[in-house]
Amino acid sequence: MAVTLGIGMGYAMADKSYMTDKGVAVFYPSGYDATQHEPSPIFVNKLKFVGDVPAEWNLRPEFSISDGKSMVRIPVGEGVDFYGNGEVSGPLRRNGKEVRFWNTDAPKYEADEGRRLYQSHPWVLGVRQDGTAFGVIADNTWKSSVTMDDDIVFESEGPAFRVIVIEKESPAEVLKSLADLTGHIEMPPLWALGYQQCRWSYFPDTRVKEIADSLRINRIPSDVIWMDIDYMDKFKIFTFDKEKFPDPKGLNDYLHDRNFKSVYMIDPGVKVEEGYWVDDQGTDADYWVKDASGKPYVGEVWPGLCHFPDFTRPEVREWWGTLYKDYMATGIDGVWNDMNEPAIFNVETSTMPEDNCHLGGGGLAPGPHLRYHNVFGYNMVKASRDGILAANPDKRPFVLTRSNFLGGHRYAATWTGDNASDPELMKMSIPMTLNLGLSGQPFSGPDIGGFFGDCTPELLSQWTSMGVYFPFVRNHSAAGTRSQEPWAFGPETLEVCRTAINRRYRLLPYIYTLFREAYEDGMPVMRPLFFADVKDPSLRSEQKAFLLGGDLMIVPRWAENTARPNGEWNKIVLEDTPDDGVQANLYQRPGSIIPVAELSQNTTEYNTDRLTLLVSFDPHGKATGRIYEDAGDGFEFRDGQYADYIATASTDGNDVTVRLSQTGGNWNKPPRSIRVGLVTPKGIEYTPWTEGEVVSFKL
Ligand code: MIG
Repeated sequence: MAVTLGIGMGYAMADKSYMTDKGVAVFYPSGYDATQHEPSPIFVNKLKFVGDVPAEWNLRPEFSISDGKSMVRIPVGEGVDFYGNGEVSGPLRRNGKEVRFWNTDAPKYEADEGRRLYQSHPWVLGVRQDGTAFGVIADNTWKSSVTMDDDIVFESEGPAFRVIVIEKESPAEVLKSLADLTGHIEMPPLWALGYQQCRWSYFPDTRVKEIADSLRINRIPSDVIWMDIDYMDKFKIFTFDKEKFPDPKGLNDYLHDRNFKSVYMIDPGVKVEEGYWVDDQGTDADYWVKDASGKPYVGEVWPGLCHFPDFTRPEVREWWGTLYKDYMATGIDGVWNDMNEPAIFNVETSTMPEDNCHLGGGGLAPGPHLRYHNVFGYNMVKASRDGILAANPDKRPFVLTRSNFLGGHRYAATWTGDNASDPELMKMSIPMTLNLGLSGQPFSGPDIGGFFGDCTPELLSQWTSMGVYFPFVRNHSAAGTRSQEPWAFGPETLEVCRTAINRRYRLLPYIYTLFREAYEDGMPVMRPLFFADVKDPSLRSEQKAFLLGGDLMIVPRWAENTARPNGEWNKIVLEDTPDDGVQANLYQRPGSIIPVAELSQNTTEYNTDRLTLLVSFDPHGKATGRIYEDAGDGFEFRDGQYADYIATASTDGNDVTVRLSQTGGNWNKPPRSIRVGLVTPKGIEYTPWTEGEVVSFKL
């Protein structure tokens, strides 16, 4: 069957299709050439045949070639709300939008009016009015784009590609299926969930120490200090500036002694310089991306002229991984991969020529940059993660990346690149992070306070007051802008930021459990409000208020008249974190129990020896919650070294019983003190502390 829309626009149904999982169908165009697309970077396993697509299957892609472009159209009908699309600027709901898949260094998200950013996720989530949902993956790395209206239309500059359609009862089910197909995140180290302080221009090492000391003196709970490019010797990766950072091990020891971790930047560009061992090794082994004539491509970045590793090649990834061994041995805890679109200076396109050559290998065919551009960052962070893990096999790797591709959440967390100290970009960071979560990447967040431009006290206060509820929490700013640490604007701003960050640390038992959920079934950590009730149409476009997990609604103070889910969501204000009129308002879902720790100054000190259970009853007098705990680093949790609890609360007349029962893991936590915080419309009423796992009291 072929549908003709107009001259040269003939669409044809799939040449071949089959079910590859429950509710997951794959459709192939005629003339499909697997060597142009497989092995796919998106999927953890080869897509296997599990049955035929049933006759009643609804969403059927139609394929065509038009003007040399490969097109796919998926008629979805009216009344669908679109989400996902990966890292995108603009609103949460994607109807009527176009996204270009061509990873781009996009300062302030202005390139192509925000239609292309640092990452590409050829992925659309559709939610129907009745709450049922579907997902569409274009298994295609070539330069392409998507638009969403009554049809979803993909258009690619590469050869015809296959399309995967997921059909489920709810968006959450679609995301679980996406995680099964594209992989689950690894458990991050607990420290990576703490507050992180960064700035482009923390140098020399004495300045870094000063920042660390200021965080402690000002009693700002914090876990990580970041080293931007300033630590390198002439921006040569894997080196340290001899004057500004003469003793990296000493600096890292200093930070560790104060319970900080350190994260250092590594870019992909390798300075062209004879005698610089990284460049020598890569040149000797012929590891660089080639230009169209077959010579190593040279492009300008921070160090000047640079070579670029051809990360499509397994042996290059392997080599890249080995570079991390001595580097990590200086006590570096995590790695920040920047500029990996790859960004190139002084060229109009801001990246490599499309006819540059990548060699592939390991089953992957050689191909032009047009094919491999979008997975340059993806392949880089894959290699980084493997190398860091090999260097420190007993630690959970932490990699932060700017560029990535659908499926790359397996290797790195992300941040949303170069925003600005502008209230509009603060507001936009909510839908951006939500859509990343709806695209398989649960671990992300913006530069809090904004990257370009001078921040103001009001903006930093507001941004920190909502930013602490994002999965990734880092204050970062560009060189040459006004200082933007919490104390940089005087005591009032400091106080507001401290209160917000205190809340983050008190909520860690809950947040860590959410990461466990992401690891288990791909659920985003930060979720759009419509997840509270997918059948409620009034929630579908809400992008100021959001959910942290399933049980906590966050309403930033600057956000007025946000949509609200039905039911009695009561406001909670935790102790040590007074309501100062700037903090985001937190509301707890009726029927939930949220675990809260005592305040700690960092995740090394953090513990749950005294655990508060915030109980918010549903109309039937019931509530449940979950607490997942493990060592917070290492891999022993895989062998059962963890404790998973269900918390239940029930009422019998005026008698309330709240119980913590271990449901999984063979970690035996020593007895602890618990208490209940009963959440009511008037506030939280606390019981006295008791030893053990049961709290009983009278209403
Ligand atoms: O060309 O390393 O997005 O976070 O501070 C700018 C300096 C390079 C871009 C990153 C930003 C980082 C900056 N980098």
